[in-house]
Amino acid sequence: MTGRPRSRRGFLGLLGGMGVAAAIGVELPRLVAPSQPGQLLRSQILLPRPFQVPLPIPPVLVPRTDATTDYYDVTQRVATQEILPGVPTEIWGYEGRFPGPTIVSRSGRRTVVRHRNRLPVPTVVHLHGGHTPATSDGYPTDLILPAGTGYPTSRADAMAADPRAIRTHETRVYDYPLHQRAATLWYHDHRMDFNAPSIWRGLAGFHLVHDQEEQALPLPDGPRDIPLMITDRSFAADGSLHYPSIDPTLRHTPGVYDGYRQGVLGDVVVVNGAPWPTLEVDAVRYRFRILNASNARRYRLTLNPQPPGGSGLVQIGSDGGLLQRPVPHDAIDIAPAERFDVVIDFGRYRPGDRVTLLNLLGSGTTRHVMQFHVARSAPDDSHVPGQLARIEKLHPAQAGTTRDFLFRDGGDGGWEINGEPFSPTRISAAPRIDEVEIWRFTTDFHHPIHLHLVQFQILGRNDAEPGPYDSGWKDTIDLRPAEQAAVIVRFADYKGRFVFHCHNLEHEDMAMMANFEIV
Ligand SMILES: [Cu+2]
Repeated sequence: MTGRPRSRRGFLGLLGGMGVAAAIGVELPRLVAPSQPGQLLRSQILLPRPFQVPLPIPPVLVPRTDATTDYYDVTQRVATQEILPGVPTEIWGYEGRFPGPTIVSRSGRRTVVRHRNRLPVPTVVHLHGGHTPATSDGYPTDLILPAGTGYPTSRADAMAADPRAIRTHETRVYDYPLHQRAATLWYHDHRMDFNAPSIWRGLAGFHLVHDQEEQALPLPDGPRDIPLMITDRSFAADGSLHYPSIDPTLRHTPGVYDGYRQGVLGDVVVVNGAPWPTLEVDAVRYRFRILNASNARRYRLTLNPQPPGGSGLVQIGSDGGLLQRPVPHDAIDIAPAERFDVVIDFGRYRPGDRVTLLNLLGSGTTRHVMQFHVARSAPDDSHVPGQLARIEKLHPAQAGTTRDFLFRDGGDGGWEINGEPFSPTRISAAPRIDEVEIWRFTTDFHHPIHLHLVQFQILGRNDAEPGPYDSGWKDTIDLRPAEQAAVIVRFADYKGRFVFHCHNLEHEDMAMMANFEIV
């Protein structure tokens, strides 16, 4: 990702050189936003001290297999889980767990997941980061309706009127070809208008893809390859998950109370379903697949103390899999839906050390994420090679089309893309199959922008080079207030209608989503 010619600046100059503030039509002072996009919702229950609970590792689902395919069955249901020690909390979970069980696939081997909806509302499953045909991508109106006839006609139902929607009753089979690189994917709910509260209640899990290129590397693996799903949550006095839904049944009226429309921030950091957990580690290298599955919260992760010499977080992968070369960081900014694959070498610490994963963007209870206890020295035959993977670099000259998208507050409680709230029937872009395009995004506020189906490369930000966290293939780009960025992307393999949207889940539910149709 080096040696990019300066002539690329021409591609980034936006809207004829107007400033961002003029482009988005708001006064500059309004653009001075805090680093946290949202409103803190305080828990009403006494919170535990951090670092009292061991880190849970979500179980890996076992498939039925044949020569070409792995088959899974997942039931979505209400369950009770002890998230805070000694406090039962009702969750909505895949297999009744939060996070859901991990699915592990091999690149190019078909994976078929049959989801059964035993929840009281419709659901949709999206494999985030998956290169998936439209019929299995989890379009927001392709509902799995719950059992029974009692599901009401509602405002949300009317809003979702979509002649192309494919609704099923109680079950749906999602078919994933997985012709894609090894990467850390995740699956989560994607129902139009009610995504944020459904994921808050627990509908999220990991789906890992492995391939030969990755497996040939001497990276930490097995029990030293650990997924970390970082979320923030709040708890009501009775131990239930606290969320400011206008309609807590999640059946009729979407949205949150006024003060929370910028995003809901919890005061408990929950990793793999446990509050501020602790993990006992050997003094060796570990690989952590870090996912920010929070609704709105951004984190700046760092180790405290840093190992001698610093750069304790060695990034080896991003949303779309391994980087070309490792990138060492003192701290990593991670926005909702982003993944950072990092190696931490606890051999740089001494046995007995306690190392905290801090969130420098947090304060009070959200300052801490989790803690590692370096228990003992141990043999370690892993290492991080200087060359990790081959990445085909896309060049602006390959792009036939450039499109501009403005993500901004639409007033009236909604969020907009290019002045429009989400409608299933409006197609905002129609890329031709297998063609390369440049998409330029401009924002008024923090918006982590996610494209379904594809992985892209970031060409630059604000007429300058990409940022320190922009390496490799990405499916989600963290844009800050009054920022502009350009990404380059190939719309390969599958025709059909897909969405792109802000992954601040409150913004997404309040219509910051649009369609592209590959033709
Ligand atoms: Cu947003």
